[in-house]
Amino acid sequence: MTTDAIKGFPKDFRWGAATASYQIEGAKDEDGKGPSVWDMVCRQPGFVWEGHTGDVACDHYHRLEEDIQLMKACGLRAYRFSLSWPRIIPDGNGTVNEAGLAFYDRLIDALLEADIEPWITLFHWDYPYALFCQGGWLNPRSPEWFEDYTRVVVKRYSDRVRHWFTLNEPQCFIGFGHDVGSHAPGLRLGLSEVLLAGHHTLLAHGRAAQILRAEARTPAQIGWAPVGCITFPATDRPEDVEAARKEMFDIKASSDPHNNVFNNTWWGDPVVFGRYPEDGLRIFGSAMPRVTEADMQLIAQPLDFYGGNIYCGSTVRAGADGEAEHVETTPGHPLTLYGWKCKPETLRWGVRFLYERYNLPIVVTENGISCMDWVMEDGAVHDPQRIDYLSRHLKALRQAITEGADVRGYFHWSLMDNFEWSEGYKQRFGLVHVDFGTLQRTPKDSASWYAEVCRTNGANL
Ligand code: GCO
Repeated sequence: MTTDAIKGFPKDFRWGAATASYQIEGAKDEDGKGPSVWDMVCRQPGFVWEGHTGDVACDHYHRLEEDIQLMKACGLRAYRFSLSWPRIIPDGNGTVNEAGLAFYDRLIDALLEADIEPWITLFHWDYPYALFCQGGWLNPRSPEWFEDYTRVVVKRYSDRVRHWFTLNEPQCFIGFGHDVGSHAPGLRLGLSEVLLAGHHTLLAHGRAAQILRAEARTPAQIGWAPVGCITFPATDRPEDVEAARKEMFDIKASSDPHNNVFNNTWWGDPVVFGRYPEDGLRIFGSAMPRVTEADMQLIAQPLDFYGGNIYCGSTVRAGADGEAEHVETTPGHPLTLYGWKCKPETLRWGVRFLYERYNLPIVVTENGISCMDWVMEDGAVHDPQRIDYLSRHLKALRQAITEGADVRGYFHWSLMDNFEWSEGYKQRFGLVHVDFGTLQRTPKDSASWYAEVCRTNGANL
């Protein structure tokens, strides 16, 4: 595709930032909230770095009005947040907790008052502990439990909320949580059980999408937020582009018996096409659960956009036979605090390849960088790496748009530093610095820089 005239971002492009309930709220057992599987693993010695927990996190539960002001300082037009299922239904199924519902009422009303559009993620990993004790995602009733939970929140919030994500990163909460064991609930299951739990989450996605479509009180815009496992071409040569595209969407047998489902198509193809990818079916063979045509029809509910949590990717070129060859990066290549390589092309090609495969508008549901941020002697938090990372990645995103990708929004990860799962509070992704001792918030330099991006719709890039 030619890139003669760099187009800007679409006029109604949604500039936002994202968080997740367990990572920022705290109030782990306040006002009737039930425990989640992340509360469980935080009690397991050695599971989280330095024994950190989400018991308090950013204490957002008690500071939402202050945090809305921070969102305004960051220039947000939209805010992506998740609901804590066990805060709303403490046992995960059955009795609803009015105080939990009321918290999100206050948050949504304050967002609308601040002219910030609420985008809700139904599930971002804080699975109800009580349901985990009944088998969790392995239980064949788990899709029904998720449907019941969705029905409660759609009834309560869909008069004011129009944008919904069903699941955040099944590759992580099934892959890391039930296969690798590094995320909650910390299981290292056999492949059959991993695929069964994965199938139930896809059924849960389908049921939630049906409820949203049928029962939302304002027309719902429905999507989901898988992680983007990105490979991109070393050059724009067609053969490199095709090799990278193929590599990004192939499923290959894993040498690690506990790392089988961290890919794009095992999840994206059922949701969009209503079928599991043939290469995965061949590899997984007899480990597959019993799947019916009715299952696949339920999973493939019509969506309005396809989300992508896109951070880093790997570079590929076409070998002599056209097959992908991974290109090693030079020693000393720029790395984030997490050790992720900074490669802006990831966003250009990741968005393009996902758009060209699934033919749905794309929303970048997460992108950002973990830096070694701290409050400096002058009282400010200078984060030039984050500004540079953002500038490069947003230009790459703009190029994808110029090359024809239909991109509707960008949610920066994250609004504020928060609980980074098994890494605890070591990784800082926020536009706003949080002192986890005092809970004082300090907008970083990137906050005002990003506010200008939001205000000018990217014209300042
Ligand atoms: C993810 C999760 C976020 C993480 C963020 C940084 O993509 O892993 O959605 O909760 O905190 O991506 O790793």
